[in-house]
Amino acid sequence: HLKPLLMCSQELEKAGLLNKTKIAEGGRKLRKNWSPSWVVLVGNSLVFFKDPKSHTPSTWKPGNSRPESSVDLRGAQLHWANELSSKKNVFKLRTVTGNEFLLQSETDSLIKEWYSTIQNVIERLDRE
Ligand code: I3S
Repeated sequence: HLKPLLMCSQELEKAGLLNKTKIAEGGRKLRKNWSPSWVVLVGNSLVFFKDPKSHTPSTWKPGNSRPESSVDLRGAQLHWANELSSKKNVFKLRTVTGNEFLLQSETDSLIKEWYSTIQNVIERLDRE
């Protein structure tokens, strides 16, 4: 029976290492604190894990580690935000609850992939 397999492959859309900082919580501005984060896009959520060294793509499994935090993408907004940082390849994700994150990668192709994958999920949820 293939159904569980298909469901899994639809849900885990993307995983990888990005630099992350939270810049607002409930609309209130926070001090930047960049750190590498293992980012996983599963279903309607972006999930962040600490200690990326222990979560390489080949060994990561949902369930074997505890997320640091997660973001509901329903109603979220995504914008390129290079003006908000001296780093290159920065985008800002804002949740309906007013939490704001900057995500960044030194690799152009990688950050573009993340941007369009997250944007696709947001647009899919907007149409629901
Ligand atoms: O936007 P800002 O305030 O210039 O962001 C920089 C600071 O948060 C800095 O921390 P301290 O002010 O606590 O030293 C960070 O180390 C920098 O990385 C931040 O700037 P970038 O341009 O890297 O986002």
